[in-house]
Amino acid sequence: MTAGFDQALRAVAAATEARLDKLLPQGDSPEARLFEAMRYVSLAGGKRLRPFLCIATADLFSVPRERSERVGAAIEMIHCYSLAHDDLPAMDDDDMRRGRPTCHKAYDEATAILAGDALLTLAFEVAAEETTHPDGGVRADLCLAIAKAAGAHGMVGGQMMDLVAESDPIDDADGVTRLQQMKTGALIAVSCEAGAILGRADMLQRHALRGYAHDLGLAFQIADDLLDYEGDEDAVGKRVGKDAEAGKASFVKVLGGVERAREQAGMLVDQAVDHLDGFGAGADLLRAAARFTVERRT
Ligand code: GRG
Repeated sequence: MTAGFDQALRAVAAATEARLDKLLPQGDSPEARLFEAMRYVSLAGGKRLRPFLCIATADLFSVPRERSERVGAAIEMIHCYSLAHDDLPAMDDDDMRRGRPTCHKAYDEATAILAGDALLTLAFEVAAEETTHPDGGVRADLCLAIAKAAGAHGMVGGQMMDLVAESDPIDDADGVTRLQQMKTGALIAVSCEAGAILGRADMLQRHALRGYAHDLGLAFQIADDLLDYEGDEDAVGKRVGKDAEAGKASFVKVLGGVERAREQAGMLVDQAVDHLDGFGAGADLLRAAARFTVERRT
């Protein structure tokens, strides 16, 4: 990882943390337990890769940081809700996330469900507010793109496919690719797309950025599967080896082993970077982000 990228990612993580802290509710009213759980799920942890992609893409078009940080934070809320719900006993049943007890362990299941629900709705509230962009058309485009990525044809649909695959395994690369594109890739892709929407990118630019985000999302998921196979539990911050143990369809399995999976991830990163050719040196951080997705240890 380049020092410049490392520093930029840290800066975005700090800005996202501050932005989330401002946007998330707090207080001592009867529903305070919900506020606390929302903050528990969203603050103190995470690489903040999705906000980074949103902000770095918006920077290509000189979008004011206040706007891209708000949208980055909104997408991160959706990501955090998905992790809290994924950790529930009805889904992955995990005790640890980001190096500490999962939300339902720290609170209880009902609170974890409600915290996720409230984070999802708050994300759209933030995207729809005028501070996010003065043009209502841009805000509507943002909400539409994010809703599509997070919903039944995106992340939630992918999660359903993953659950169905537990009893009806997917054992081919096309099937796993489709599942992962929906479950993980869609939210990563919309992070870039949102930056492009905020920047009123033209169709060609949007197409190139979509290609970049698509390849990066797949490379990210292959790297995630590799971490499940060979990652260090303390560094990853959750139990590793669980998916492999459960016989879950993974890229490592369908691509024919660790080496092949690593090669495929590297190829996707090269492809992702190629999509950025038209953006010159201004896109160097996005190029570094693509490499980071496969080199990361967490
Ligand atoms: C419950 C609706 C619903 C969806 C869950 C995204 C997801 C769908 C489940 C998470 C399971 C999982 C570990 C997927 C692999 C890819 C992934 C999202 C990893 C975690 O994202 P990172 O590495 O996490 O960006 P941090 O903690 O850095 O934010």
